Amino acid sequence: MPPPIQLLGVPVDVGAGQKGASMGPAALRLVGLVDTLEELGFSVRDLGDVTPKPLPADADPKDRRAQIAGWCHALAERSYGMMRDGAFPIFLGGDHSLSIGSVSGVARHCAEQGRPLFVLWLDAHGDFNTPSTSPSGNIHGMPAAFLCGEEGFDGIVPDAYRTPVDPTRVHLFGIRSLDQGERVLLRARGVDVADMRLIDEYGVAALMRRIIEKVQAVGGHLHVSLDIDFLDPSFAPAVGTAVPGGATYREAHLIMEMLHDAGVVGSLDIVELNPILDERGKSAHALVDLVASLLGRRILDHPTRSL
Ligand code: EXY
Ligand code: MN
Ligand code: MN
Ligand code: MN
Repeated sequence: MPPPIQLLGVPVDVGAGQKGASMGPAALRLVGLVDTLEELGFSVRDLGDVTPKPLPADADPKDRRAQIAGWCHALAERSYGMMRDGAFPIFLGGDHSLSIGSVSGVARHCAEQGRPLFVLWLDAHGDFNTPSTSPSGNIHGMPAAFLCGEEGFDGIVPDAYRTPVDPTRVHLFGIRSLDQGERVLLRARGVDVADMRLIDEYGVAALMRRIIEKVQAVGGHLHVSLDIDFLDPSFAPAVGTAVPGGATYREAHLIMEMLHDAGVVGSLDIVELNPILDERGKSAHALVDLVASLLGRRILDHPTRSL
């Protein structure tokens, strides 16, 4: 019996340089995410949107870091609760800073269960800046660094949710834009980076099989963090940080289909959808189709495993 799916909207865009991703959860719901999942036979509970913790009385209301801390504290608690419910949590963003909260809750639960946590970061960007290396100060360019325990993020989530992920179990995939500071840190920490050149040369199947086998070898939990800018902007233009030369529609679906068949995915972020930049909803529809492939929608019934 597949686990019940719980959806949680995270309408945050203060981590990004451009506003609009805060309407991402509404757009994903509007194009029929719940119906699509129910048609696949899943029980789906839409928990609505998370409410950020209030800012400390002495905080500057314009302090973006304090705002992100309020979102991520609240989200870490909800994420942890969803995992304890035995659900398959899907977090609807919102900019990528939300993964600081969503993965913190998943990581705390996995640590308590003694289950190794792996993260597949589908993104054009490394998101591995720290506050001291970031060229923009935008926190959506930093969540992967936070998750690996890098310095400079004190107070973003309570210590109870600070469970660093082993950097050698973080897989960046689809990378085609890195800052110098990130490049140095990624190499020093041993984070696995599949840039588009590697993907062009070896193909998504071989590279994805290698990641899946690592997770399966230790019975790990794989959290997938899907940044829409992983996809090529030609069919997914609704993002403020578009970079040409992204994954094709079929490469993205093959990744999702292989992940479903492997039965290793336990939680999912869908982030950075900015509906203001979309063209007749095609990006939102593409994301819902990808989630359907991840959860088992097929043209032919291949011998597949359930989640
Ligand atoms: N690396 C650049 C920065 O840190 O500002 C751009 C980051 C874009 C992040 C988007 C969410 O993936
Ligand atoms: Mn708390
Ligand atoms: Mn990202
Ligand atoms: Mn990105």
